[in-house]
Amino acid sequence: MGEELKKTIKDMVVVGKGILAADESVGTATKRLASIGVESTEETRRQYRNVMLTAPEIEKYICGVILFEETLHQKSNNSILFPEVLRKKGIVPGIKVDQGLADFNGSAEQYTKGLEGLRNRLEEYKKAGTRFTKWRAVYSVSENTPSEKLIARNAADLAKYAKICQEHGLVPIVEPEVLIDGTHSIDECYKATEKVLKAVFDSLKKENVMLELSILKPSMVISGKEAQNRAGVDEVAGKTVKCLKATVPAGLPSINFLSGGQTPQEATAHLNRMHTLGEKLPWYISFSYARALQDPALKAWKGREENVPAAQKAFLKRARLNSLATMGKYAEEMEN
Ligand code: 5MM
Repeated sequence: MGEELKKTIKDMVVVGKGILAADESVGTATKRLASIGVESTEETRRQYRNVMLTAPEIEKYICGVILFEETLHQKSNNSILFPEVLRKKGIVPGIKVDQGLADFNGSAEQYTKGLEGLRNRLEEYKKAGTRFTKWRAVYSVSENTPSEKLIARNAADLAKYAKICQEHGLVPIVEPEVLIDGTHSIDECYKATEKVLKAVFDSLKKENVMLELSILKPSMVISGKEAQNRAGVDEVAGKTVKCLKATVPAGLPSINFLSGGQTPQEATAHLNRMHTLGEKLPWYISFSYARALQDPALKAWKGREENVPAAQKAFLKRARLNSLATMGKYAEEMEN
């Protein structure tokens, strides 16, 4: 089991590469497709995934893709199962295994469900060729949130999930997302993120999760989307790295950020700046973006076959710029 996990980490922690999150559940995929006026059906969702997953030379920038269950059993336009499309390109296929959000004790907060029946589902996902998993917990920032209770509950469940996945030879991606929605300041985001990450790593330790065989997918420390005087690139990069250094053990191999509603350019610039701060980073720092990699492609595609080359070009552009950002080699002029 250990060897299998080590090989997966080796294939997923590659300088200059990152992870594409293409694990939108049906509800989220439906919203994304609605934004370009396309009806969401099994077939349109397949066509949409096909744009990204068959983009020429995607493997130059992407080493892992998080899939949604439905996509595991769908085929590319060339009739090849998507996990196989990825495997052939040397990209590791992974799978979202949480089952979304549910009310938390009647409060305004939500916890993530999915532990029930997880072992059985993992057996199936492995048979379908996946080698890693992802579980996302969310926290909002306000005067009373995130609450201690939610922080403890999510930390415990993330650790149980990670442990079970490792027992099945699957590398767990642990995703605690402090949401960007709201008017909170960057310092309030820092406080919430620090508390959340501390609790997550305490729980992972308690469950004896092998940190060296796990990946963290956090949000950046950033001002709320509706905040006044939002922090700039230097402050976001500096405070994010400071917060991670204060909470994330050095034994973890890789931190792959989510984009969380940042614009594609912001997500790239922030990642790039973390690599040019001149600080020694004990882990590899990269991306695991969904929206920040896909949005320009979605807009270019508009659900039309004739737009596929333009959509793939837009997707590859973001993938390439983020790849450069993982090496601190991105510059704003490259956007033009
Ligand atoms: C693709 O979005 C994923 C969540 O989808 P559901 O809400 O439908 O379950 C999400 O887990 C995603 O992997 C990460 O949050 C990263 O996405 P962003 O858009 O924040 O980079």
